[in-house]
Amino acid sequence: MDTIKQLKRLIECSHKIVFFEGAGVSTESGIQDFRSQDGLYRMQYQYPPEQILSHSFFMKNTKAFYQFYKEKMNCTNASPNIYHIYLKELEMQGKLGAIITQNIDGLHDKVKNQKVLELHGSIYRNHCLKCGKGYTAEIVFSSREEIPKCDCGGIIKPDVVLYEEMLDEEVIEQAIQKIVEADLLIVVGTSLKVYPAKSFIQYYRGKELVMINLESTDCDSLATLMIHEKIGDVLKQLKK
Ligand code: CNA
Repeated sequence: MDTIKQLKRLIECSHKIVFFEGAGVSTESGIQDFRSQDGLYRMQYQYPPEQILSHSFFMKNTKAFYQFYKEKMNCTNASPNIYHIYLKELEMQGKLGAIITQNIDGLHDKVKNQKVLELHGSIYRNHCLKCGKGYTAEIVFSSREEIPKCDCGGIIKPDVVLYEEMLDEEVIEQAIQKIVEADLLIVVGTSLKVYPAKSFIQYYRGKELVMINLESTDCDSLATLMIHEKIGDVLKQLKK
């Protein structure tokens, strides 16, 4: 049986499917990932992107952080693609356990997916470090200030989890619980290089583990079904 037929059969037989996803599911919406050939990490900046996107860099070099963030991380104009829409269809069929995402682009919200757990936060939430007041992404990205500031004068920080920062405990617990309960885990569009997200896979108790990723990863051997293709192409074939 070919891989697409196998995937179709697995999805048909499952009722609590959990998708564990990374930046690769949004590249077909025009958002660059980190580690692909044309990903953000291959580009030349004054500082490496890993450093810019760290907590200490944000605190010490807020202006340079925002220069990069506004130029490279603004995906407010991006639209959901076939993947985000397909997951909404699965949700409506009652087959979706959860979407556990490392993405910060909010694309699932744009198709009103309800079961999303955002491990790394979202560009759509921002708050003042001094008084806690919330701000929209539009305000942050359109700010003419080099560093977006609150009415109270405090610095606004995006609610995205930067390197050196802790993930939200509650979200972690919910994500692990959903993986424990899943009858099918589909890992898609992630290089699985980032901890602790990567370690979540070990909580899965199901028999079949599907991985869909353009390039191979260090964890390919964990998959019982491995597909090295673009997620958009996989779903087009699946829906035929
Ligand atoms: P990554 O390390 O950049 O890996 C992405 C993976 O996706 C790569 O292995 C690619 O081969 C694969 N890939 C790219 N396009 C496709 C496609 N069309 N179909 C299938 N596979 C594809 O990104 P990870 O998510 O693993 O790393 C975690 C980081 C990236 C998190 O901290 C995110 O916040 C961060 N990030 C998020 C976004 C976003 O929100 N869209 C964008 C860029 C980075």
